[in-house]
Amino acid sequence: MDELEPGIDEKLETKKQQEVKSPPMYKVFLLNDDYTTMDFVVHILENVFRKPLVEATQIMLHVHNHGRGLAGVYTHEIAETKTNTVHKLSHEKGFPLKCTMEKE
Ligand code: TYC
Repeated sequence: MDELEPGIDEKLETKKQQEVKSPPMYKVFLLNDDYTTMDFVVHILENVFRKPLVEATQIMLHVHNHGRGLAGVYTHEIAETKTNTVHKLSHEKGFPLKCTMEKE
């Protein structure tokens, strides 16, 4: 057999490695603005990003003081859904709160 051609075992090994490869992950950041209330940002972090109150408050204050902060890390579809949910809920309340997605 041609030594450069992978045999059945090598092909299976390659396939196994592909099967366990994890999907690309995306960071979702909340952005600061001058109009969204602190209470609403904490509400978003608790209800959309499932953060406990103390952590939600810490993240909100980090965003307020530094301009942006990490809300969570998700697969593309989940990150996109959470981003859309934040923009929809904010718009409904008349707030300009925005978030961004960034590939890890
Ligand atoms: N800067 C806002 C204020 O002073 C609070 C705020 C925090 C807004 C985090 C957005 O992502 C944000 N009311």
